[in-house]
Amino acid sequence: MPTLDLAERRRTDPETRDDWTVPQHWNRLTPAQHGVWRTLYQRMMSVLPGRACGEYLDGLRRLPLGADGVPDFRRLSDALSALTGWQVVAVPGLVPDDVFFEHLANRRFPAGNFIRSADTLDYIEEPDVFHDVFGHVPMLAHPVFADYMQAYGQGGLRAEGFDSLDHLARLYWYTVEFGLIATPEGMRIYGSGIVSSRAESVYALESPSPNRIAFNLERVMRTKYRIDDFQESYFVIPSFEALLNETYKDFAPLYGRLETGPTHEAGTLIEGDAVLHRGDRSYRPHSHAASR
Ligand code: HBI
Ligand code: FE
Repeated sequence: MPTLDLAERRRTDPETRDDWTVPQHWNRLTPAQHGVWRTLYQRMMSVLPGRACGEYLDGLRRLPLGADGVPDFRRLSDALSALTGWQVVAVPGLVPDDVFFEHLANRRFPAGNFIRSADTLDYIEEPDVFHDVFGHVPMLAHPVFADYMQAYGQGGLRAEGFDSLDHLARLYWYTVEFGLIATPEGMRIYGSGIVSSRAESVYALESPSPNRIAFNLERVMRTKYRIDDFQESYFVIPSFEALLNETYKDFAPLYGRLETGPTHEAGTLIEGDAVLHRGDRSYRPHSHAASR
């Protein structure tokens, strides 16, 4: 008899509400689960200073993100909503795209209500509470990034009529999940998939292997990504304001262009790419020949 996997069991839990949220039941977390959070937290703090951008580190400092264990979402949401109006809600795991977008469009960040086990600290099949909360929530304390995430949710709801979700998902992947930013001090990480992974935090900035390419919206939307290994290319934004400005534009003409033309493999460089290096400081946004 096939056994339901863990995620499926959670989804069919009678406590799951229509919007896929569940009660966090913070008081039911075990000392071992809080211990896993603490271990992950300490491991990240040994690599993030000097690598994570100032906005991320500020968010981490200003929110009750728990050096001592899994945060209580109620306390966390109170602090976060006072800063930017965002809340953190618990969900059983990955939720359908439309549900995910609806939450973001309403300034609610859905966080997986489970944590990896102590013997698989570096591997998760689905985003758990450490990735979702430690990785994503600090940036939501930044007003511009907070608006970007909401705009992404709204864009997702609009894209459903367009058949363009794959393109939009690539934007999310290469910014929210795996984005780099050029700062006056040099290149820094802000993507949640990087800042919640000790090994990728080092690799993304220091490995000679991946491409680090100046952000260009159409280029990003044409680029496949890897979900099973470190990224082969990262895209570097000049500022969060510049990123938000790009996404406030009407994507309809862009989606039209994307119906034809090339799709790029994750690791390939193309003509027009501006390749950046770790020591590079802030750069001026410039436009690609291809996206005029
Ligand atoms: N659900 N809980 C959760 N977390 C995500 O990051 C998430 C999701 N559902 C869909 C989704 N991400 C992506 O496929 C969209 O960005 C396209
Ligand atoms: Fe994520």
